[in-house]
Amino acid sequence: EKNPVAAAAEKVVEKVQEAVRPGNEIPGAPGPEPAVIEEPTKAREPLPPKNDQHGPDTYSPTGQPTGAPRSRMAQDGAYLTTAQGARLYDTDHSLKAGPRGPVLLQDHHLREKITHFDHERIPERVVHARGAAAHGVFRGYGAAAGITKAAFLAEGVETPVFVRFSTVLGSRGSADTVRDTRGFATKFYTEEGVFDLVGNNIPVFFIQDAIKFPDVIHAGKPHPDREIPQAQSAHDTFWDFVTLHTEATHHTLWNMSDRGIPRSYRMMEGFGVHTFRLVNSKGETTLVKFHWKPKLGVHSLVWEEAQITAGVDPDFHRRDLADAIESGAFPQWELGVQTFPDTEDQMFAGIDLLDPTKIVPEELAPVRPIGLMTLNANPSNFFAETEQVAFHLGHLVPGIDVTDDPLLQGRLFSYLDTQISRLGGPNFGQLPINRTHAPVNDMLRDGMHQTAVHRGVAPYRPNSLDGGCPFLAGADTGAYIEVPAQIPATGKIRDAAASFDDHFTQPRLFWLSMSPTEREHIVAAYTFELGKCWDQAVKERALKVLANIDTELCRQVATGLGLPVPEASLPSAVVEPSPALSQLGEDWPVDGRIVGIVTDGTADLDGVRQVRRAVLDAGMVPLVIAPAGGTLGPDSDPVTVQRTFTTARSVEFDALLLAGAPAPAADSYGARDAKAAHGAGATTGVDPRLLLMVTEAYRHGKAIGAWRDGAGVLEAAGLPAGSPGVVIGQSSSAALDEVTALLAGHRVWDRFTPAL
Ligand code: HDE
Repeated sequence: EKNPVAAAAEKVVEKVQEAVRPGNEIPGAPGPEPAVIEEPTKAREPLPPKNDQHGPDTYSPTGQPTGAPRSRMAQDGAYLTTAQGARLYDTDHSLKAGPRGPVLLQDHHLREKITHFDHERIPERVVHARGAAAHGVFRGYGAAAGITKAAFLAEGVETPVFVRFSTVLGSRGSADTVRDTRGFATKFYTEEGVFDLVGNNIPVFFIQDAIKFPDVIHAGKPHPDREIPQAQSAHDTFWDFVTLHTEATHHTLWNMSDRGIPRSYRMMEGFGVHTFRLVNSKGETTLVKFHWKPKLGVHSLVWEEAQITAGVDPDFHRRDLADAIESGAFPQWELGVQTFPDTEDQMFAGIDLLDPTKIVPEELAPVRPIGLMTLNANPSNFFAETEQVAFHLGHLVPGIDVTDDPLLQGRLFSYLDTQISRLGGPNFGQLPINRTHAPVNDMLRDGMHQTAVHRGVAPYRPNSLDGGCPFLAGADTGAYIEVPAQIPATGKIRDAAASFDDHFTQPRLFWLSMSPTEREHIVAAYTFELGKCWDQAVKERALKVLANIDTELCRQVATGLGLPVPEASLPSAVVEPSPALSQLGEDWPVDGRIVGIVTDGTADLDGVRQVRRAVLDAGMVPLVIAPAGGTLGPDSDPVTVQRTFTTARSVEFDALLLAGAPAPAADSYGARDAKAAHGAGATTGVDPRLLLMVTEAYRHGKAIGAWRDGAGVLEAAGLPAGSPGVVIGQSSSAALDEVTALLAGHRVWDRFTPAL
């Protein structure tokens, strides 16, 4: 009998021999680069980076790669190596004293592999941890040329961008469709350096001074004892804070409106929130607020839909963005500015431009478009790009400057500070996604994760050893020069301007600008959130806050909570509503909308084929839904089933088309449970899962079309022809035409019967 140690050793020897046997190389694999060893006294360049250490691929506006081709393969070398480049013969077994013996400390490969893995995660962002991002291009219209010298805003200039959308409160793994503000952060890689516009989808903020940020976030995050609830504002600490600190009232109202539950990142507005100062080549200044206007319009989910989606598809927004870009439906936004004269008091129409809890209604200061952004490429590695990207309001280019908004000023400190801990040191600017596209010649040296091998001996100024280099730029050579704005002559003070004390005029303006349906959604949101609070005093205080916004809003929420209606403590402000704030009442492009086509394979398959094609031609996405997977129809001309009754849920679709009335398949998985749970539905002869899909889509205001047998489903679901937004066409194309027209309005608003 063989000694087991000797047998194991023999196996190792065999493996090594196998690996190194001549002719066992992977054909065409590149050999190692011959290393050039230079005199140690000479300054030496490091070896070129590994292929996957190059910067992220860049894309032209049409999505064509402009740099190296993007590899779909994780590996590009012939042999697996250690991080030090030593080739490996086995990565499946640790080095042991015999096949059943203890693992040896000597196994460097094991330790390197596990140690690296142990440190793969970095701290998530303290806020905005959950996000999704995309690459794109920004094209200046030149319309801002008179007010800013920023080169990337000049006519026709194209600038690569990287945009990260996010929720604020939830952890990295939380659901996308929660009720929350969304981040909308854009990095412009301009020729004059990086410009970051770090905005949100809501134009106001909870607080007026950065010193309150830890307070509002501690209140919004899960309770520290049990760490629940995740990614929610529907809990006591949030409502405790925002009702005591009433400058949060305006932002809270926006969160309770449909803006808190966007349909898609592609259908959100973005706002710079603060007022910025632009400066032109003559040194003249203009105050501006930045706006991103989505080409697809601003659209939201309905609350029940958002809640179901959080369970059915927690990655809903992330998937939606990536799928749209992958399919060539590139989302677009126009960048616009509201402009205001740079007066001494920095007020406009009685609104304090330095107060980030205030908007300037578009009716008073129209948003002028100054450029177009198109997102045309998905990141190739989530960690390297979406996770490691680091934005900062202080990343400015000549022509754009900040103002004294105290929230903005505090942010200028916070972002750099947080990134040092999140990205492990001060050199995160060298990470590929953060690298500027402008030449860098700084004197920053060393630090954690330094990847540059700086040469020379004089990283200081003045010097004579480098011939006095580098030189300083001036206004005529593109230096970034701060606008010499006046600082009011007062003493040091911990206080705010008196104009910051008005916390209710603008919430009332927002409320009165909403359509009746939007108001009802707001009432429902407050009733839900406060209904989830436990502390009676918090609920009562919240009602007092609402009373100061609007009596009717307060009355309706109080009724829902079963609490008495308090009196307002302040006189109601007289305000002029701003129709631009409402999301309803217009028609928008339907690009990228998802249309579910329900069929069982027996009903008018030709109609299904035609309508699928027509949906595609209209720039939308058709998904065929049938009782089971596979294909329908003859093998010569099959229709592929993309969703089954078990995998589909109504929330995935913007509209439904019904081609057939599939009967319950009693023996299929899911049908039995559904039948048991929907006893009534089961008697109609239509699969109960389909009935659920149709009634849910109806409840969520979605267009539903049917033709031929499909009409039977509507009848079984109790939705006769003539119900709002329910159409029965003579043919599949007739049904689609009507559904498309309804989709342009986003939802069938007539189904919501507001009491307000
Ligand atoms: Fe942020 N915010 N913030 N914020 N913020 C961060 O920076 C902070 C504020 C916004 O996709 C953090 O790198 C303070 C307003 C976005 O990577 C942190 C204050 C607006 C993102 C931070 C604010 C924003 C952040 C966390 C009050 C809209 C995500 C991780 C003074 C105009 C960016 C990080 C991304 C991220 C601090 C208020 C937008 C901690 C102190 C107002 C979109 O630095």
